[in-house]
Amino acid sequence: MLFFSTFIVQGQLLEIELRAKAGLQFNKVRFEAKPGQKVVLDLYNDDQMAHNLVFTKEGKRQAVANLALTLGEEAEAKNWVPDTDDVLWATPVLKPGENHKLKFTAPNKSGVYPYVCTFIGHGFVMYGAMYVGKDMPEIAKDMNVPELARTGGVPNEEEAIVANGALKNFRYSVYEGDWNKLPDFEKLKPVKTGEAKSGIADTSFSKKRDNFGIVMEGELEIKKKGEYTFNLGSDDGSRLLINGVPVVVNDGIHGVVRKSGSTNLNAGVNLVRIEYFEKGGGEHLSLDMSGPGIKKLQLARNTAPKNSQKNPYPTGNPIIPENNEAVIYRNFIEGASPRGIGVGYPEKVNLCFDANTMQIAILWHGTFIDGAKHWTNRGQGFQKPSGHYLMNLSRDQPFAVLENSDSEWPKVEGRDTRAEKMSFGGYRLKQKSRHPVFQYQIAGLRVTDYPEPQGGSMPSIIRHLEIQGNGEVYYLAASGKNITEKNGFYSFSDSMLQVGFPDKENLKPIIRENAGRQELLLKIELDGRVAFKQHYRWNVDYIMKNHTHGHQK
Ligand SMILES: [Cu+2]
Repeated sequence: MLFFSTFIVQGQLLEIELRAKAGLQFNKVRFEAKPGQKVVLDLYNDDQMAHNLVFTKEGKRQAVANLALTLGEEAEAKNWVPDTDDVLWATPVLKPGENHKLKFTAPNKSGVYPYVCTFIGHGFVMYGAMYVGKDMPEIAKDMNVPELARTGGVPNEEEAIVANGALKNFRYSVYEGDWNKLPDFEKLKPVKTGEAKSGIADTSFSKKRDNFGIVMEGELEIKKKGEYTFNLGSDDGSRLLINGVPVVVNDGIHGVVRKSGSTNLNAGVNLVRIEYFEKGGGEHLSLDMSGPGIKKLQLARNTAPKNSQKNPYPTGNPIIPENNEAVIYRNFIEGASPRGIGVGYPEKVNLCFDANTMQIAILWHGTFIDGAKHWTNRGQGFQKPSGHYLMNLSRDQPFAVLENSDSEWPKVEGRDTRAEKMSFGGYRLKQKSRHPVFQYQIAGLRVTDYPEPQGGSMPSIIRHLEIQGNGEVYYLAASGKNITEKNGFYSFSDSMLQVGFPDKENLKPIIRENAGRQELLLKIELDGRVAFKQHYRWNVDYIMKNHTHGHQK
């Protein structure tokens, strides 16, 4: 199959725009390059959390991503890039709203070269592939892209490839003026003219971001006679002319509107002219074409700084742990009772403690929470956790006195159900870290419950429990389907959760079948005071197998 290769002379620059999106995704999961071709990859971070991009040798994506997990405290300083020959090129870690140009020369050896975000455990799901001198398979069969892209679960922009040099003798003129539709540019005097080696139309030719117009012209070499289709998107108006004849007219003042048109072209050089104007507000220009031998070729883009970049957090009011302190969010959180207490830790792990049942109800990685509802719509609706690798745990009360070891665990029927015989005593904040330590009474016990974040490449939580009382009491560590144990960690077939008990000398976990699920219990004989720990971590095997991003709903 022929793609746009007809347009690229070997050695010519290939410019690729790649964007990191929310939900651990790149907007393009694959692209093509020629062996030995010079590449400029422009990585933009449109997400609310940090990302990087690392190219690896063939077949080394997982090895490199796994190695990044072992960086420990060096991770930040090394931009999450492990020291290994398997890494070809890498960007720094980009904060929200940042961008970085990565320049490299594609390998001379044909092959599939993976790229992956190695930041804080993203490598399991956030990746793609550069095809060098090799045709891409059908995306549904491409094992080099994430499962979600294969199944069409995420919008795939891979075909919108920027092929530099598509338009030859490319030149532009910039105009200034306040118009409501495209002016007759021939009657106006440009404020600036120039040539662009990039061969691609770009709104950034104008220094002004409002009240300007651009005319861009270039020569498009067509190899095969036939019908070609052009998709022109713009905010505000635009018009495409081929050999002086309008093919797409998308005029007027509007947000992003896409229109398409087709025309028959003869083999040889055809003159492409794009007229564009922007009055105020957002700006956008995109143009791609397809036809005989061309699957999709991008002819325009906008690399001008967007207004939204003043605020890199476009979704609202994200609450961010700062100064190495935990932050607490006490509004309604989706997945917990109205008495959920959200805690965001600087280690990029977050939890929601449910003060109705005294249980850790939700755990997630990355961005903590968006306070938009809190600020704009107080008390209305539940705020979703913002990050990824989200786990909704069972909200059952953690401690109970059971008649015998077969007795059913006290049920939590609904959101508002409270644990039996419990009273919440609030929380105190540790000095410096401001980590909350929860205190409550339950089943005749006095409990101090301290979740401690564990930093690193795959952050986790260690829950320190200290209980006072007398008699026999059970602790429900977790529940789910098919609990299995390996190296002291318990996994579930239906969840990313993995739990362990760091000081397990005196703890003998019981796995029991009850009420249609498996429960992981500890039986505790109390005579005064007992302390133990539970480790909550993410099951990497589960994440890889299920390619889950943790946004289940
Ligand atoms: Cu990432």
